[in-house]
Amino acid sequence: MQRRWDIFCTIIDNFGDIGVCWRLARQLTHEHHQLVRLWIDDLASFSWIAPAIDPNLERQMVYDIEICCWQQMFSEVEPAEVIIEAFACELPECYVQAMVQKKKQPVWINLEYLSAEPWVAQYHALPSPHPRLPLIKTCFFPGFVQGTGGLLREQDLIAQRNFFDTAAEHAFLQRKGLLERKAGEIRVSLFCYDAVSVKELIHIFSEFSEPILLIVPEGRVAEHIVSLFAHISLPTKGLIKYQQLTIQIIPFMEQSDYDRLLWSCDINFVRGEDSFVRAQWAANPFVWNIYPQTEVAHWKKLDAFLDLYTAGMSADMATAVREMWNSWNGRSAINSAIWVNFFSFRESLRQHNKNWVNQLLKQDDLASNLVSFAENRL
Ligand code: TRH
Repeated sequence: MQRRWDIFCTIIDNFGDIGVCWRLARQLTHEHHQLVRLWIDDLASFSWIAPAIDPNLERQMVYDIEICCWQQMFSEVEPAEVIIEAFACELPECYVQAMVQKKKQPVWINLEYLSAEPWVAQYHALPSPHPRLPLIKTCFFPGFVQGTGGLLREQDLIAQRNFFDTAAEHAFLQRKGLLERKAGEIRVSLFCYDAVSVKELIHIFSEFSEPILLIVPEGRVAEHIVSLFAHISLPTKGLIKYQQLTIQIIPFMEQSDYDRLLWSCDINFVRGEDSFVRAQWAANPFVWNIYPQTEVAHWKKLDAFLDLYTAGMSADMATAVREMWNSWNGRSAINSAIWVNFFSFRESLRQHNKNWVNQLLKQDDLASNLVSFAENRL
């Protein structure tokens, strides 16, 4: 049944929050035919991943989704039937009061951050009554196993990925101005936080036995890389050549093109939440830079995912993955031997990732789970 949905999202930093909300809004609209209004407090950041957005408009329709600028002074609106508060952002008080006034109580969901920790399945979809008002909020936890809310996955994603053959890749590289594939060259995409050992990785890559093309989206890490080569005059803007390594700095891409980038690279360095999930669907070997939290709380999350993901790998392969990921996340120093060992499992990792994707495909996707959950309660 067609329902009205309000999704509220604040951009704390980076692109993960809006990345998830935008993907969800599109799936609800185009696959589940829901009426979606997306409230977002920072349209300028949003437009990085969705260039169709005009950051100057208070309201606009983009791909049949109503995008509203969420301002400090929130004018009164009729609440939707399903309300998603993304990542515990706080709803405007007047909106919550309007929810109370509704004849039928709306479905109120707090969409949580993704985690592979075992407790997630226990806490997923538990109702929590509002302390003062006659409203119930449910915490919805995305996850990798049965009993969680699942992962964002468009219905045609795997088919699209499978159709991405050499000709499609060639067309994509040309359209985006990316360097063509050269025989024997390893293509690596790099999306990470600026706290990681980028300088060391560049050094390791430059001395590696095989030539590497490192593709880096613009941002703080790209700026840092350019500063490392400040003493060299670059013949072409955005292109750095250093021994065995070529680095290409590229503009930020629209989300679906970023997927194509992940499909076209032999190894993907990804971060946070959404690019991390997309790298899994891409099925090429990947290295995750987890979002850093205070008191290294994120290491527990990293271990929880590694436990799930490496189950079924040979002991040697699991060690290679753990060493690479742990050192990339600052738990030990990264060195050439760690990279070489990780790289040596490239083919078996690709096979493992296909099995991993098949395992994930047994779960329903997050948008479908949200729709069924809401429908059952309305
Ligand atoms: O930007 P992030 O670091 O976001 C993070 C995490 O979500 C983290 O959990 C959260 O707490 C923090 O934000 C506030 O990384 P993430 O999650 O991968 O989001 C990046 C989004 O940007 C994702 O939707 C993919 C998209 N993207 C593009 O659309 N084009 C690009 O060129 C690139 C590099 C990314």
